[in-house]
Amino acid sequence: MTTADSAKQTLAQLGVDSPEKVSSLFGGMRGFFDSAVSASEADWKALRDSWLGRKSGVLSLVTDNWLKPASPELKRVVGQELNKLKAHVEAVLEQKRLEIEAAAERAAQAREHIDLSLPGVERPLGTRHIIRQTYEELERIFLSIGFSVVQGPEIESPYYNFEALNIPEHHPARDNMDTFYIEGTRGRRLLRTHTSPMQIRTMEKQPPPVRIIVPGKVYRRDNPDATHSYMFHQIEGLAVDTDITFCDFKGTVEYFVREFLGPKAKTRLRPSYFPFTEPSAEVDATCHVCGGSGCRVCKFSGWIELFGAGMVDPAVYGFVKYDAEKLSGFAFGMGVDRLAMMKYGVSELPVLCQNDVRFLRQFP
Ligand code: 2NL
Repeated sequence: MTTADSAKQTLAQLGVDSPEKVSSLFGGMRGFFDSAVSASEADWKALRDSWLGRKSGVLSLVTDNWLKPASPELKRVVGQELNKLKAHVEAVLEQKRLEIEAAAERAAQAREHIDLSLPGVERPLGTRHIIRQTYEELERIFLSIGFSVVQGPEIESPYYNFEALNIPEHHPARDNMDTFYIEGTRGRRLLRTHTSPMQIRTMEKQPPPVRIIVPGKVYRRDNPDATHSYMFHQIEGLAVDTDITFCDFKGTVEYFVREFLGPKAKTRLRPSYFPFTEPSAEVDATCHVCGGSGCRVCKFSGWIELFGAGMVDPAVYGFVKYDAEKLSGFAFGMGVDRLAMMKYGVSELPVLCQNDVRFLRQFP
């Protein structure tokens, strides 16, 4: 008969008739429990039920079969031994439970552990593109003398892009601009060929004085090559007030050139033509490479063409209901790509838009 089965029999059936035999019987049961504990791996609940279960746990059987029917002489010692065994079983099971929980906790910790000493994920910061850097430099210069920045749509109506700028239909100035038309529900639209439309819109909306610069992308009919593209970046400027003279125009241009190219740069105005300015001028600066003595970059002229400008043609004021008799002003338009290429020594326009990191990394 196994030790477990012995709990199903009474003391009389087992032939236990003295306190010594009672102690040794309980000693055997305790040994059986201890070996059951070390043999049971994880099934703590099954172990607990088989020993402490109310209906058929070993201790219930011992109570029913050993204690209750025991003779009066043995009842005391059986009770004492049973209490000792019960205390032992409960203490060991509790200890076992704590061990299992601790092990589970350690396993969970190991699974979820975050090693703070590991190096983090490095996300390299990008840099500002040289077009952006040039824009910021140009904006800094004009903001420092009281201009504000205005931006507007790249899709414009022919009125704002041409008519209001004194460029009627069939005007030869449209030759390299009459392109990229869009048929829309609200009439013909086109990709703006300069940011001037936004200057017209600003003058329509606000009375003088006006001092604004308008940065943005513009689109033209051009055959792409090393220095031409159907899209380029522009920044236009406009100053209108009651007493702006050609001297203000020239002084502003000279200030700008010195800020952009350094204090040694000299400025030259060359007569030119734009439909929206009169007189019009090309602004040249002494060559930034040779300082004016002549080199390959300036084709040995000592001068580099920077941008176009002029006094606003009075005809433009008529379109925005400004009083051409009382007002005057100047305007200019710069190709930012050109200026960036000059400033950073880039010889080909296409690399500016190709996103090649070997190029971009050179301008941190
Ligand atoms: C160039 C030259 C220029 C302007 C743009 C302008 C705007 C208004 C009135 C008068 Cl609303 N003028 N803009 C004036 C002169 C030159 O651009 O070559 N740009 C790339």
